Amino acid sequence: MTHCILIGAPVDSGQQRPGCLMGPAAYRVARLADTLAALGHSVEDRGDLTHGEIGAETAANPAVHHLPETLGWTRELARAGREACRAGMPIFLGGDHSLSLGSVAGVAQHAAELGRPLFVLWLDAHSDIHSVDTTESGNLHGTPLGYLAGRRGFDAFPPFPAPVPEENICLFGIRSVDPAELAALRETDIVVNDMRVLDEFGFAVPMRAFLDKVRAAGGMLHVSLDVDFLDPSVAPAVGTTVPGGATFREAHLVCELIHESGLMTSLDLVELNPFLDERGRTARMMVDLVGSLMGRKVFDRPTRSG
Ligand code: NNH
Ligand code: MN
Ligand code: MN
Ligand code: MN
Repeated sequence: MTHCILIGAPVDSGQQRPGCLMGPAAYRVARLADTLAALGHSVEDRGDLTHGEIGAETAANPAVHHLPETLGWTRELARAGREACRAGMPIFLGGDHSLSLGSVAGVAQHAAELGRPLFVLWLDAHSDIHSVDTTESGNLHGTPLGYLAGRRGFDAFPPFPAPVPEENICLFGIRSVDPAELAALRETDIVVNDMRVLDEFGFAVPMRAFLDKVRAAGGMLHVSLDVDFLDPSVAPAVGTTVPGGATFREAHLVCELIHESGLMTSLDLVELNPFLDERGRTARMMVDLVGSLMGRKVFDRPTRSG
């Protein structure tokens, strides 16, 4: 049994299509807390955060927008995330993916305090490894992986508390990478499981390989689940749909494997835009995936932990 701590993060400053701020409410309406409780977990809903006081920071890159607001969210999420890690497993309810600038900062700080290595699994259509300097869209939801890997180009941000080593980061499901991101990925040891790889080997083999690595290192595992990891046919409620994503079953299998590993210690649910949904189906799909991540299954199968 896990103590699940829900942290609402109605962040929408990291991109330009309004609606992500309704995400936390949609997860609650889709009965996230009840789903977790039915699986035997205790649930504590800490409500929604705000970005707190904001400054007037500016970026050299003229495309960048809403920098002060995003910095405000980053500070608040890092604080709340670190605090929640001490009490249980934080589940961050987004909000766009810029929330991971803060959520992972909080989690990384906590892991460093425990002296344990942190691993990050990025389930996404996109690689999100821009910096404030390289983003062309100016949408800071495209930058969190660059920040948490400790890359350059984040002068406006607080230094990342304990940068995640490149080889501890795994991209999974990607199929849309900007030129500057490709250049960045080429100079790193980040594990890139793009759709080409998953088409050939399936989802289970590369996922097991990564989970085995986390286990062997005694690591903590942060999972960042972007709605657009899923194929738009099963998850239309996202501003940046990309065809060719994970199917219903592929996504559940990934979540079931993560559960069976017993390794996940924190989770982001990001990019849900309920204004774009069809009768709540994407919100429900995401809640069902959390069910699989947290132990829902058809038949008993041993869980490995530690
Ligand atoms: N790479 C693009 C950008 O930086 C798209 C990022 N969009 C996402 N990321 N949804 O997950 O603007
Ligand atoms: Mn505001
Ligand atoms: Mn993303
Ligand atoms: Mn994405």
